[in-house]
Amino acid sequence: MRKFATTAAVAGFALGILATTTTGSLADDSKLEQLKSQGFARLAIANEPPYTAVAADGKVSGAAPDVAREIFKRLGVADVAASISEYGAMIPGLQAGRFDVVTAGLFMKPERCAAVAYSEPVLCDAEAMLVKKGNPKGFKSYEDVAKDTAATIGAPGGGTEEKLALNAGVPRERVIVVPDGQSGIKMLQDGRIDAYSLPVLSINDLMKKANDPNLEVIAPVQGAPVYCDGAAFNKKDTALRDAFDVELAKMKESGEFAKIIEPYGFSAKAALSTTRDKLCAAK
Ligand code: 6CS
Repeated sequence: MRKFATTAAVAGFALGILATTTTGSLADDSKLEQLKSQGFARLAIANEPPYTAVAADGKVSGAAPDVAREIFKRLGVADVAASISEYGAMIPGLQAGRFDVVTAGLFMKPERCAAVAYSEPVLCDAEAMLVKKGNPKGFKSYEDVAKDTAATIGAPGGGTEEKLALNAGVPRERVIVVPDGQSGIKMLQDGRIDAYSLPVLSINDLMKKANDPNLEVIAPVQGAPVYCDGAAFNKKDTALRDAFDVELAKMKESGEFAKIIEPYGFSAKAALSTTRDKLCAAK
């Protein structure tokens, strides 16, 4: 897991450790007070633009961290420090205290809602597949991949697309874990996978950067739901989650939320049209 922090965040982190060592516990045991004195919130991200991105100089951006950074600033937490994690490791890392919050486009689903304390919805998106030009295997859905007994599909480990492919009947050995977007493009170009699946905006971003006329986007994947993420907090930090939600609601109301996420291609209306309770409700 690689960490990306601004100088202030690193200094704050060191002070935070010092405070813990010296006093045995930080000045205030409420999580928000702890983050304020620590000087930053530790984010889990995946580095999957436009949801989350880390530049060569370590600068963290993407719609989810940008929303989180602004909300934490309003809560009195000066900065954020991000660590890149595989989707499947985000919730265990949050529960183990390695992150203060997951801001990575971790889509709300009942099983995840049972494990974390989600904020209200932030980023919504449909699912897509990247295939060879002309879509030679005629994929429109995950079921189509399952029916083609020789076909393989790439997806993030512990991610939604991996789960959708398995649930559609693609055998485990034909669902290939792909660590990141660049690897997914390369594996598709080399014919090591027949399709690579991520949310639509992530696939479109990869397609634009790959600039490869021999690839084609299939979007949306038929039969796959539109998902929304939220910031995911440790279940013991519901007070922090609630404080986050108060600021999120104000920003949704004022239009500042739309100003942050829409340049990345996300729809504020989509997030405003649903709720955590609806997204977490078992189907
Ligand atoms: O929540 C997930 O599992 C999915 N979310 C994103 C933004 N990308 C892929 C991942 O599988």
